[in-house]
Amino acid sequence: MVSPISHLVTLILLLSVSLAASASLEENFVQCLSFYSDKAAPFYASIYTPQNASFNKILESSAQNLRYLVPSAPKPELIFTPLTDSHVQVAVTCSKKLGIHLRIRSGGHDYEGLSYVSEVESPFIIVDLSKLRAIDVDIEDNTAWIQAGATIGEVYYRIYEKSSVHGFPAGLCTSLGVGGHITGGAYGSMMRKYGLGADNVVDARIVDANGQILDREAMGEDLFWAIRGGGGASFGILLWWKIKLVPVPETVTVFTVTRSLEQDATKILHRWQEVAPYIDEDLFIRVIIQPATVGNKTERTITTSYNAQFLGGADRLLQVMKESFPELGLTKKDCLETSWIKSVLYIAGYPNDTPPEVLLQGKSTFKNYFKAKSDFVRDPIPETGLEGLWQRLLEEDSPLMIWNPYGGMMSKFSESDIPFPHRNGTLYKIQYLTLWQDGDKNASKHEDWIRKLYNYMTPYVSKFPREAYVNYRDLDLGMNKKNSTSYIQATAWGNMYFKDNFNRLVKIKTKVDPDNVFRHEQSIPPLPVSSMRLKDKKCKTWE
Ligand SMILES: Cc1cc2nc3c(=O)[nH]c(=O)nc-3n(C[C@H](O)[C@H](O)[C@H](O)COP(=O)(O)OP(=O)(O)OC[C@H]3O[C@@H](n4cnc5c(N)ncnc54)[C@H](O)[C@@H]3O)c2cc1C
Ligand SMILES: *[C@@H]1O[C@H](CO)[C@@H](O)[C@H](O)[C@H]1NC(C)=O
Ligand SMILES: *[C@@H]1O[C@H](CO)[C@@H](O)[C@H](O)[C@H]1NC(C)=O
Ligand SMILES: *[C@@H]1O[C@H](CO)[C@@H](O)[C@H](O)[C@H]1NC(C)=O
Ligand SMILES: *[C@@H]1O[C@H](CO)[C@@H](O)[C@H](O)[C@H]1NC(C)=O
Ligand SMILES: CC(=O)N[C@H]1CO[C@H](CO)[C@@H](O)[C@@H]1O
Repeated sequence: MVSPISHLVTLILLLSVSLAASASLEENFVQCLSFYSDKAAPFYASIYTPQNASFNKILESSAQNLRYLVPSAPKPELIFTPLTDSHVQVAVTCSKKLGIHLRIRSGGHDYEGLSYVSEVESPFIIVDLSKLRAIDVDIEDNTAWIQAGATIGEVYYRIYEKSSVHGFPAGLCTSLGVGGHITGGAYGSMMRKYGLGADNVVDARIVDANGQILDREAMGEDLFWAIRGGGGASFGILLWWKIKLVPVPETVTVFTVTRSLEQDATKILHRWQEVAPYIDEDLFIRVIIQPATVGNKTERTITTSYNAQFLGGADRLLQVMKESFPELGLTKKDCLETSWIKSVLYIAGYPNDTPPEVLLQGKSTFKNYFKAKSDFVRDPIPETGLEGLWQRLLEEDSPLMIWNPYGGMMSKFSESDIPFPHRNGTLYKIQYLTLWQDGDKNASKHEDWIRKLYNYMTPYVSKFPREAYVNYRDLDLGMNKKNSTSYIQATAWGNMYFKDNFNRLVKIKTKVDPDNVFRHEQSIPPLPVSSMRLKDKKCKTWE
């Protein structure tokens, strides 16, 4: 692809002269956009400043975590919603030229709101890709080109529309934006069979720090490696993914079976840890754990819900369960045979009989004030450890844990195939959440609770490093919010999210974005200028 951006020095000079020093950020940005923009694709209707009646609506549209929409959260100077790929290029060129800090949003699910709030740098603007959501499925070729602003649910729907025996192994929550989701890995109910969304990407188009559009060939294998799991908004703006479709059977089976403490929940869950990572790869049984009142009791107990997808019919599933996990007591009555697309809706929590077209709404149903954390488990947690966990859950208003089994295909990739390193030896991942509704009044109470829970779990989870999932962004990890540029601090969370891959990510970042155009509180930092650039210069004089 040829970039429409001219780098003629004279033009740049003309532009800088025309930018009055007193003009507002909006005026400068608009002027710069109109200077560089393809005249055939007008952008004026895509600029929202706080003066626009719909500014708040656009800002809040896809933002998932209400914690970052409270009045005290910093707000952008403007939101730009590009209509074409070249609009994204000019947005990068102009923000760089004008020194305006940029946040990039696709589906808005970032746990710490990093796609729509900047707490470390102001002013900032948001480039929101929600209008770039084309999906082109090619069944013959077994691939699809999907645009960053599309939701993963829209991707599933467009595949289903063309074939009942093709699918894609990515997130369970259907409103995730593919731009942010796949850059961090993207796991879902088919991960044990096919790996992550990022494991199934074959090409991509990004806008780099120079405003150029690069495909896989143009960006090279290092950068193509980095964008498949290295986390959002560090290496460029993802425009398109080319994904590889995977086969799914005509009939899949789903079930949800709940056991409370009174029904041997602790023993069964202890057993699940030993079974779920090794069971048939067609079977994914996650566990959703939360306090609840059961029956006519007034006191809360802990409930564990085994929520599963099986790539096959109920009879074979019952056979697998009888052999490997009889403790759960699954019966034929618990099983629902359905199509793959309906299993997607089931796992996402839609009521039975919801038509698949609901996926085209491209909207989320889950908005809350929340704080979350993640852990990876390599050895089964003893029953006494689980009992201490139940006590702590019962102390909090609306806590929730989701345990996701690993194994199968997840173990067959090496730790360095892509930046996502949580592979062989991982039994399962824990996600901890606490949700609330009353704004920021009691937020610190809930945050303290989850931090204490995380401390409690230390002896039971992965160590050196204690691993964490980058798509469950957590600014508590080794991070000082006031100093986002420190490489020393970054190694703490970097090793947790990426293990040894962090060093390679830093090297690639230093090469492709040495000026750190794409940055946020937890973006991959380039190596300090002093150590790198001098070396570079020396090399050049010798060449
Ligand atoms: C309710 C809920 C359910 C979830 N379920 C799952 C799940 O089943 N599986 C799973 O793996 N994860 C899951 N996640 C986590 C999810 O994968 C991450 O939050 C992911 O980053 C969301 O991507 P997004 O585009 O929706 O979010 P955004 O907030 O738009 O983006 C996330 C990050 O990526 C950057 N980014 C966004 N777009 C681009 C782009 N085009 N190019 C470069 N960088 C970009 C942003 O700046 C930000 O740093 C869930 C999250 C939520 C809130
Ligand atoms: C925002 O407001 C300005 C001035 O009122 C108007 O010119 C512009 O068209 C509005 N933009 C959008 C996207 O509505
Ligand atoms: C509550 O349920 C138990 C067992 O199901 C039953 O024995 C008891 O009578 C019930 N109590 C009330 C008040 O309904
Ligand atoms: C995973 O690790 C185990 C033990 O460490 C080893 O026996 C097994 O072969 C590994 N599996 C793969 C697919 O590498
Ligand atoms: C941030 O960290 C760097 C490197 O540790 C240090 O040089 C710098 O002074 C720090 N800045 C602030 C504002 O603390
Ligand atoms: C649920 C809860 O803890 N609510 C508290 C929130 O904060 C107010 C004021 O501090 C308390 O009165 C509530 O009890």
